[in-house]
Amino acid sequence: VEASIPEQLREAWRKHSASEFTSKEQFEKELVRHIETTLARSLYNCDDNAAYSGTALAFRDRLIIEWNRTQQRQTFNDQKRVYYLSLEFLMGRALDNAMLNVGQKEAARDGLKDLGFRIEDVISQEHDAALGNGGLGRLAACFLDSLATLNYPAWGYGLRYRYGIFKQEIIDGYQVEIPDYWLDNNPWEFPRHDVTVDIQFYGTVRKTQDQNGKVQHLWENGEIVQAVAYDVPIPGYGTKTTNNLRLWSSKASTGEFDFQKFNAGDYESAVADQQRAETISAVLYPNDNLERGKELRLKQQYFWCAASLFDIVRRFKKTKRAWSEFPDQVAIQLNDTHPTLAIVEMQRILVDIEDLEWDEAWRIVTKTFGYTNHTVLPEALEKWSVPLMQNLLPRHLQIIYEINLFFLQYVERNFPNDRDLLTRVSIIEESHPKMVRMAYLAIIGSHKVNGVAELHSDLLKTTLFKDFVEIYGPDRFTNVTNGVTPRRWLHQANPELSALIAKKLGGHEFLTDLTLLDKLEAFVDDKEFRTEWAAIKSRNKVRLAQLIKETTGYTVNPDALFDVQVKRIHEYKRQQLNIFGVIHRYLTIKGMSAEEKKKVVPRVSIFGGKAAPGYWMAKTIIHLINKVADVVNKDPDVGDLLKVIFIPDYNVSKAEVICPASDISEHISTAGTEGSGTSNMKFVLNGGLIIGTCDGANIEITREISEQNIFLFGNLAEDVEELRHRHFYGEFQLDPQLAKVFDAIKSNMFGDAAHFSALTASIEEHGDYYLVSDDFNSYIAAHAVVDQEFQNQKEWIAKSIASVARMGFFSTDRVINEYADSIWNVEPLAVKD
Ligand code: GL5
Repeated sequence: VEASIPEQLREAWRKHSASEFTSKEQFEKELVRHIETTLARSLYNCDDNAAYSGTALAFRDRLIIEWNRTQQRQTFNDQKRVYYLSLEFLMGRALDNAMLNVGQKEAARDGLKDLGFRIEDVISQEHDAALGNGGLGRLAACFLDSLATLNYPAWGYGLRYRYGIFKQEIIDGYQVEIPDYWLDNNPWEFPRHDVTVDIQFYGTVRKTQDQNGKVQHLWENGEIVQAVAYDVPIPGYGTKTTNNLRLWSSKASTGEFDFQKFNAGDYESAVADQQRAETISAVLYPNDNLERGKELRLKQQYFWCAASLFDIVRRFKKTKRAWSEFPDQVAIQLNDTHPTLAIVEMQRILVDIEDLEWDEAWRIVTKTFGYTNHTVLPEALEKWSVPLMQNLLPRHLQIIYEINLFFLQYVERNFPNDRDLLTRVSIIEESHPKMVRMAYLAIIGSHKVNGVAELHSDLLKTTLFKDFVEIYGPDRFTNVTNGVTPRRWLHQANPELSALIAKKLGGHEFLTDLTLLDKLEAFVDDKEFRTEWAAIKSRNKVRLAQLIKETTGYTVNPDALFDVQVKRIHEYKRQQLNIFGVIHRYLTIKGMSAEEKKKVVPRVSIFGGKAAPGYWMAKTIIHLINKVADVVNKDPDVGDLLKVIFIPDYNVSKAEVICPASDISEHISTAGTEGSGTSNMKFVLNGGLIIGTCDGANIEITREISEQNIFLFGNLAEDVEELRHRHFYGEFQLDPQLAKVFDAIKSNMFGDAAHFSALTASIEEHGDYYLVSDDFNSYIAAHAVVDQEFQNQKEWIAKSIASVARMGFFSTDRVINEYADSIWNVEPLAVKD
């Protein structure tokens, strides 16, 4: 390509090619230029918000220069790329991350100061990009950071929602949802009006034959919606690689259809079409670990899969390679079953459009795709009704039936006369209406299926996907334990701790090789180091206390033990267990003499998290937490010994303040229910200890940091089924301490008990599915140990340091390298200076 452009031309381009600022002076020049020209502001009317926009634009210029070079490098190099398909990318803020990743934060800090601004105030102007619900979306964001940092040629593909996850307000103790319109003033996206794809829905399939008598399927008469690409640059840390996150936005197609209506004077209906088309990418579904089967959601999924695949195929076709080479050039990872239609769409492209034979096409498809499962919760497993799919995607349904037919024939050959097996593994569930089981389709269409923590992957193999292990053998199934990016979750969120570690280890190399943290273990007994370590934790707690004051009005004592549970509100995550524990503590303190109270370790119980708007029980839990806070926080009998806080609108930028400030955090899901959890890793990485069940990645965290450094409690996954069975047959006795808590609630101590009766009844009367009562006693006991150990600060800090030292395994750099080696077979593309 390069050779085809005359040298003279190339020279002219090179001469004027954009360059990056590398000093404070140059940064200031760029900043002022953007403020004065791009934003049309001046010295006299530049507030923090304009300073933010100017700074963001200056950094955006830098990113885009490297972004362009990275894309060119990857195109010229023409090696295998990885495509990460995710309906959620929970990115949070971009500016601080960009500053740190390109290594110019100090230049920006000094430059902003010269011009009259505090960098912290500027950074906090940014609106979170909250295109995700929780762990699954944040994992995708951490993956992008690691992919770029490790120089992998990688793209993320997602949807450009106009509304991200809702903003949460707490009014009278209740969650209220406010739409999150985040796109005004977003400098981080580049609209690509030249990159569009027409996406078809509905219509009919006509069967014909070509000249050679080959059967063809023509999908006709549908409705067309246009996908427009918006690109978001993703800078790696300490590298020039800047990858691309491509988000699709929907709009009405500018085809004939519109013109017909326009010509017929049907303006209103043309506008209505426009709005209907835009609805597809309008809103992120706010359910975490729950699928509702809404048609618009299926439309979103197909829209995004079809646009992304068209783009990937277009890029591949430019290389003029044979189709058989597709899997050598392209790896596509499915983040959960949400993008499973991509498998069907790929088969459709190859068979219907590119005219490949079915078997050859299917070989290409299965070699290309990998599928990650994130949960075993039955309510989260996607199934789509056959009639719905028939109507929306008639050709795709045919292809699904065909895939199923070949698959079942294969099973029948290998397991003759096992009709039950065929029924169990069929992609089509024989219910009314019939349903398409997306997880099964994803397994059948992929060469690797992975879970996200060891226990989770084992459970997949022994329960949910057991039959498929029989059919395909164990090699198709693997584990890749999750991680977090240490750039955002240590360096950015906890700059003081990062600096202290760097001072001890002689540099920041641990940020790109987290296993280097193990060298900290040598300093566990270093008194001065321990003192500095503790002081940083204290300052981080003061910072959190300020956030609490600003968001709730409550004043908390930063010397108290900070006990944090922040994550989506869900019965399986058991915030109810936590708040019942808090009530138990409250009642205990109320019953104490003045002498006894002197021995109590003061505690602040901090909660945060959103409930899905339709998830009534989760909303009841939020309500209870807030009502308990109302009572406890103003009870003079208790004073500073106990405070209860619900931080509203928990999001990524608040997590960056919260994670560095915990003494302990809670990861207390019923054993066997949490896929992995990732905030557990963030808290330990920031020197907080954790209390948890033997669930998800808690188990591997324990293995790494040792049992001495974690407070484990509760029943094991292997015992859960038996306990539920017993409850079902009436063998249930409410834990006596929990009974006292329920009595207090029922006495209207926290307001009208009727508000909470569903919650207590789910335990007392309806089988206690999440084993709250079964685990209550050991939970309370574990907290007693926490209190006791917290009093020995020397030991506590030693545990904190030792734990951080052993967290090297939980970097997404390790995770991405595992995917690259064992699933994608892609290599990094080294960057020469
Ligand atoms: C989740 C699981 O529930 C988490 O345990 C897991 O850590 C995460 C990332 O693998 O995926 N699945 C899911 O739908 N959300 C999750 O957090 O939102």
